[in-house]
Amino acid sequence: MTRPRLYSGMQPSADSLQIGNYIGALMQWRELQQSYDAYFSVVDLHALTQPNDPAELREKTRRTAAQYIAAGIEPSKSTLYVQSHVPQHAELAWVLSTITGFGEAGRMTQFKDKSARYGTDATNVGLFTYPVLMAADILLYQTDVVPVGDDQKQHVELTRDLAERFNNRYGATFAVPRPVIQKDTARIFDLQNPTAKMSKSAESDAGVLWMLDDPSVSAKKIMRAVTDSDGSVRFDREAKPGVSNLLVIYAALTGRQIPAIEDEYAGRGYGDFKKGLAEVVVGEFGPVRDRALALLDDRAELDRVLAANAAKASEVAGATLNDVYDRIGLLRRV
Ligand code: ATP
Ligand code: LTN
Repeated sequence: MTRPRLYSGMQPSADSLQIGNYIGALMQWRELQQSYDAYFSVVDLHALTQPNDPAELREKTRRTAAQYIAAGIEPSKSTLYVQSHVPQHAELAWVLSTITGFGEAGRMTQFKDKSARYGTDATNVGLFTYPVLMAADILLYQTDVVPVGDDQKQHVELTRDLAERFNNRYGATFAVPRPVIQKDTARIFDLQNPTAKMSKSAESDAGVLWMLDDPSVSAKKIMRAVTDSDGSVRFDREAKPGVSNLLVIYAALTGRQIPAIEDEYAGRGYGDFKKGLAEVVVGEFGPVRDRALALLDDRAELDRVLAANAAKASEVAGATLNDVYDRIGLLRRV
């Protein structure tokens, strides 16, 4: 029996992923790859919507791929590749842009937020068409499910609308994908500002736990994490966002329930709790970091793995794009 298909990706927007990416995305991807025919890309074309130094972008792309593998995405089981290695993404994005309404794209909240923040003159057209490229990523592979964070749900809804619109106009061409929204309990906040999401592009580094941080640095950041003056290790998102966030990280990495962790630390101070969490974090990410660095030590081999996976992805993407070109009436080159 063929397994249903799954697609997801992340932007190579930093040298290291942060543990929110790990807990909110990679841990779930790792699990889902067992039961789905999974495609995971490093979306370097999407990353071009932000200013980048060329050499750094190349490095971040390799590093992101290495961290997928180090976190347990198996390139022999899943198709793990770099978006720009498969030219059909940009090609289908162009076609889809011609069936996307200007107003429709303008209603995407991520674009609205960014253009409001930076002003329309400082906002490039790529940011505006970003969701169309994301739709192309998903639709090229006849994807059934797309695991994403809540912030990307609207983009997957747009993808569904575009797939249905195309299918209605030209006949059944695309599978209509369904978003699988990551659990709210997997949402990780900044250690210094525990009401803001932990993010690769955070302004300050002190509240971000990087997957590739030296273990002693991660431990220090945890010991300095913002808490409160109440003193009890108890989950209460409203009143105790800092402690609650640390509890969520603890529970996610150990697979334990939050009440059991609260019980273990009842009557003990935040210092003990943070020490316990630092051990958990170092225990989890020490080996992940070692694996990622080992993969990055042999770039030729990593590049070969990515090339082989891109070739596999290209076959599927090429078949979909040829079908699309035929249906919309582009003359085939003989
Ligand atoms: P950027 O700052 O470049 O936007 P980011 O770190 O916020 O990056 P994305 O690249 O937007 O992360 O997201 C990649 C994946 O990681 C998505 O599936 C997203 O839902 C998940 N993710 C990102 N940050 C967190 C977080 N703090 N908690 C849980 N999941 C997260
Ligand atoms: N926009 C997404 C990254 C992304 C993606 C995709 C996710 C690009 N293409 C296709 C799922 C499917 C983000 O910023 N997290």
